[in-house]
Parts: sequence; C-alpha cells; structure tokens
Amino acid sequence: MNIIRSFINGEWVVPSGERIPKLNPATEELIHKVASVRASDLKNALDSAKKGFYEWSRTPVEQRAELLKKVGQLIMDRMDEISSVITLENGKPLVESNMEVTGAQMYAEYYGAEAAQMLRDETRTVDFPQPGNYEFRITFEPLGVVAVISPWNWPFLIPIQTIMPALAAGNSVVFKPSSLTAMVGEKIVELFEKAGLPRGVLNLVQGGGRVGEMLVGTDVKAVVFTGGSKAGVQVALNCAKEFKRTVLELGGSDPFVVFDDANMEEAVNGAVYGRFFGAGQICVSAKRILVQENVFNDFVKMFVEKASSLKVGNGFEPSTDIGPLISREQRAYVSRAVKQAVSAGARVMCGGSLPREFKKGFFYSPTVLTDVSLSMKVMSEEIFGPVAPVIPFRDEKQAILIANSTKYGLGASIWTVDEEKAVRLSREIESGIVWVNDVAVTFPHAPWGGVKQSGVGRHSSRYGLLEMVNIRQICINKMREPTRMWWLPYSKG
Ligand code: TXE
Repeated sequence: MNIIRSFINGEWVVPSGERIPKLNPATEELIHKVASVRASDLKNALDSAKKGFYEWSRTPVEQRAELLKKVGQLIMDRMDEISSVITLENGKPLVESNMEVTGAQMYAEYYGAEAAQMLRDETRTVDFPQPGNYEFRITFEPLGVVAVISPWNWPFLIPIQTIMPALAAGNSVVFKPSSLTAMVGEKIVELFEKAGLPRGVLNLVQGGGRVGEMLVGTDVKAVVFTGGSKAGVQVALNCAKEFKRTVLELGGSDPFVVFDDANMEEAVNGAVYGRFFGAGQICVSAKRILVQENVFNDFVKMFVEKASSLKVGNGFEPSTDIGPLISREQRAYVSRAVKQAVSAGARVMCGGSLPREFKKGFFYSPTVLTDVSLSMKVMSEEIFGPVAPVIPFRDEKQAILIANSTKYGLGASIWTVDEEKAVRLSREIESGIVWVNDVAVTFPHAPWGGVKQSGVGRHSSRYGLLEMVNIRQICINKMREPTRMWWLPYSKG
C-alpha cells in the first residue's frame, strides 16, 4: 500500500500518526493512506523551518525569484504527471487538472519576474518643519515561518498561489495540504526540492483538520488558510491570541446576475461553466443564478438544455465534463440540500439525483432548480456540488438585494452589454471580486479574496505579496539640531 509521506528538515519521512485512507472518488478504490504527523514531527518541522528562515531571509530576493522560475519550468516539464495525480485524488477531468497546472506555472513566472521590484525599498521625504527634514525608508521584511493550509478542490494551484509569495518575500513555510489530496501535496514539495530550495525552507506536514489546528497553535508567525468558513473562524480565533498575521480565503456563494440586454448565449455558456466546472466544488462557482424576469424563461430553457447534455464520468475519460464529488459525505450533503429545497417547493428542471449508470463513485447529476426562495439551503449556504438554483429579479435594485442576501462575499459575475451599469452594480455588491461578462477567471496580477464570511486578506498580485511581509518604516531625521520644537521641556523659558 502506497503511504503518503511528509517532508521535514529536507528528508522524506513516514510519521507514525493516524493512517488516513484515501478513496478514488470515481471508483471508490483505496488508492493510498496518508501518514499523519504527530506533535513531535510538527516540532521538528518548525525547528527546521526556523533554521531555514535564517538562511532564506538573508538570500537576496533576486536569487529567491530565480528559484521560483525554476519551479515554474519544472511544473511545465511535469504537467502530465501532476495532472494525473490531481485527477486521481480529486476526480476532476484531466483538462481541468491541466488548467490548474498551467495556472500555477503563471504564478511561478509572475512572482519570479516581479518579486524583486515589488519588494524594493521605497524612500520618501517629508518637509517638516523645514524642507527635506525627514527621510523615510519603507522596507519589506519577511515575517518568519508561515503556515500554509490548503483545501482539496484546487490541490495544486492554491498551494502554489500561496507558497510562492511567502517564499518570494523571504519566509520559510510549513505546508499542510488537505488529507484528501495529500499526494498532490507531495508532488508540490518534490518540485521545490528538485529546484534546489535549501533544507528547512519548505516543510510538508500531512494530516487532517486536527494537524492543521496544531500547526496554527505553534509559534508560526503567519497563517495562510484556504478552506471553509467554519474552519476559517477557528483559525482566526486561534491566531488572535497572539495576533498572528492571517490570510483567510474562505467559502463563497457567488451571485451570477444576467440582465435582459446580455448576450444570452454567452451568458448561458458562462453559467454552465461557472456552475458546473469542478463539479461545482469551487469557491467562486456561480452558486446562485439571478436572471431578469423578462428573459427568465428563455434563459432557463437554454440553460437546462446545456446542463443536461454535460457528460458525467471518470475524469480520466476524455469525454467527461463533470467528475465525481470528492467524497460520499460531500455528495450526501448536496443531495440533502436538494431534497430540502424540493420539499420546500423548488422545481427540479434537470438532475436532482445520483446518476443511475454508475455502480461506484461519488457522482451527482448536474441539477437546475427553479421556484427557489432565499431561505432554502441551496440559496443561503455554500453548496459544493453541481446544483444551480435560478431565481428571477425585476430590476437593478432587486438584483442587488438578492445578490447581497448571503453571509458570503467572495465573487460575483454580471452579464450585460452596458458596462456603466455593470460597474455601478459591482460597487453595490458585497464581494472581493466581480467579473463582468465572465466568470471565475484568475490571474496572478489581480488581488484575490473576499469580504464578510469569505475571509480577510488577499493573495495574488503585489497585495498578496505584501501580506507576507512586515512593512517597516525607518524614519531618519536629517536635521542636526540639539532639540526639536516639540520636545520637552514645553516651556522653553
Ligand atoms: O475545507 P476545510 P475543504 C473553500 C471552499 C470551501 C472549502 C473546501 O469555498 O468552503 O474551501 O475545502 C484544514 N484548523 N475554498 O473542504 O474542511 C483541513 O485539513 C486548521 C475557498 O478542504 O475547511 C484542510 O487542509 N486547519 C477558496 C484545510 O484546512 C484546519 C478557494 C481546509 O479544510 C482546521 C478554494 C482547523 N480547525 C476553496 N479544520 C478561496 N476563497 O479562494 C480543517 N483544517
């Protein structure tokens, strides 16, 4: 039986903690077991990361950036191997795994090319009380050991998105992938090892939520957590005790708003992709579809037609559009939410059940629901599965009201030919990201993150890099006078 390892202090190890079995979500076969770390392994990882930090933080940023570029090259060289491990563990179609790998390479290239310039010292002068009296140097110092905790739905891209800026800034990292995609975690660390990252700068600790919690409780200086809002709150509370820097990229229930002036075919295709890629298990999936009432019926007809034509199957089959859900529990949750909606009056336009043709695998049919209300779970909670509730709206005002009627605030997607209207609406919708006539695209150049229960902080772009540093001011007084007018004593005689 293949055992998934950890990487501590530059060595691959098989810790003696709990063994977590991992099933192939498409076949339910046992593919490997994850060897969880124990507290003593975590301590070793932390000790090693602290030593790694000493060396890495003193390595010139240009040299650090070169290493990231090397990792980017290795990512492309090993694309097929990485993609097939992603599909094996996560279940998504190979073409989506390839998209993940290509996206990750863009991050390596971006931070490899830009980090040095983004972290260059800045100098400002302040004319107080006389011209040029004060000079400020603004410097960007690494924080120390950063914990990176990641989920299973983008098991390759998300760790790369978050590890790259942490390392570029001069931090060392202890990385904990989801136990559901632990082998992808191994692959990531192998790339950095092969690229020649010094010992201790990146450690890998395997295990479930409890290991994540223990890691947050160590003396790491920052936690970059991507996952569900429930665990995110726990992480925030645990970090608050010591004011650890936190970046929390959490769940979402994104509105997808279609106006009557939109290009309908494009909007329908966007909704099909936005809701069903990754089997709907994406933080920025189009989880609630809002359509202006005068085009509602036409939209639904076209949407249902396309959704029901998608092919569900094993991600390794080239004809597959939608793979399985990650686990039996996840599918049961999705199925319960649909049943709850139906019993409260929702109409199933397609799907709404487990596809009959599969004897094994955690598959669920692409589902479209109408006659939904805001109180149903499919509208109020984050449903991680291929389920699209569609709801009509009258005008802009009502669209905003429905769009904001959620505790989440990650992304939103607006479809209209009227750009002014789209921008006006974007500023009213409570979210960190808005796409206009597009959905769920991501680039390293633009900040990514949410508001409300979707989290705090940003990754990607310079904003993401700046989360990984202590922004320091060095204030230099250029005057050469024995006193300042605001110094004691206040009565100067
Ligand atoms: O999350 P979980 P999952 C969100 C997505 C969805 C969730 C799915 O919207 O809500 O992620 O991922 C570890 N202390 N995003 O089910 O269960 C756990 O072992 C410390 C948002 O994996 O929260 C795993 O490694 N760690 C997004 C990781 O946390 C803990 C992009 C996530 O687990 C822990 C992608 C604890 N108390 C997915 N409990 C975005 N906003 O960009 C669990 N873990």
